[in-house]
Amino acid sequence: MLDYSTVYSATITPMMGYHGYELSELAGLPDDYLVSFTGTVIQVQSGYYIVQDSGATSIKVKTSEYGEATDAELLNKTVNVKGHLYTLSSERIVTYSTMKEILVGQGDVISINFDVNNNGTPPMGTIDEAGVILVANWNDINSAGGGGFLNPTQTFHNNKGEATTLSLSVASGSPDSWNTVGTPDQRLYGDWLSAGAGTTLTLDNVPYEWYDLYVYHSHYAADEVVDYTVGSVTRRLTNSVANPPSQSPVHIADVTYVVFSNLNRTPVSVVAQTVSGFTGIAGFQVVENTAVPEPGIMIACLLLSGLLAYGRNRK
Ligand SMILES: [Ca+2]
Ligand SMILES: [Ca+2]
Repeated sequence: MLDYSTVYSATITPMMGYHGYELSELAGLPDDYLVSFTGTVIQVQSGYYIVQDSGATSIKVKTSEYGEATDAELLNKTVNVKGHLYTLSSERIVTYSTMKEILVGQGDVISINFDVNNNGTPPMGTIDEAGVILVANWNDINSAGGGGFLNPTQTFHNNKGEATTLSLSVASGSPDSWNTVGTPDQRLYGDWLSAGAGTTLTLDNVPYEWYDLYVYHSHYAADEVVDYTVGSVTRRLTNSVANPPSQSPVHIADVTYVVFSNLNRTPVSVVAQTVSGFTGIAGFQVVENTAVPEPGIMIACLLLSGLLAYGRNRK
């Protein structure tokens, strides 16, 4: 087992920083360079990843996680890697790395947090970053004033602090709280809209042609099951945890949140229906998706279907 700490004490000082390279350039660089590059995870193995670029050049990447632990969810994801270039047993590798998923096509984000006024859970400040899509400039919907949780009258801002057209109404529900004082992510789950057997969120004037919608769940009991439905698509939130702010990681797909991808409708109704337990909505994020689908392809499909219909009608 290589003792990385010895290597670092000899070669890396705080004066050095990560420099960006193409993955294909790494083979020509000296050992001990601190490199930053982008690629796709094509293999997740015990102790390392294989990351590849579009030209099929690949490299082995070991992480700085304890035991060089790897995360299977990164398979096929586009990632940015920051790490230490090294040659181990004649093999060029990147060690002691951090790996961050790059969301292709992510545009602006509108993040909304249900916040109970004057209780133990502080509201989000404009610089607090939270959410699966980790951004600042969250909007707090206050439980008192401004229309409350159900009919908020405020202007919602995006992650850049710009005003948006988005509006929201909620069919039913009341304020509830863990009274959490902690990280912004913990505070997101700290206060919630408690909606018993379920409720409907209606978002109107969504300012994005295509978007993804994240809905965050918080409530007291474990193993709650809530079906969230948009149009014909239902996402089941299940095995919920009893105290989401205490979880690490706090964001767990289909446990502490559900996501709908590639929506393009406005207004959009998000119907929450409790299967067992309670519906508790801590907040949500509307994430502009600029990657799908290709407008040109959409238009081509519409034209083609029109021509086919025309051709059929002429017969
Ligand atoms: Ca609060
Ligand atoms: Ca909240």
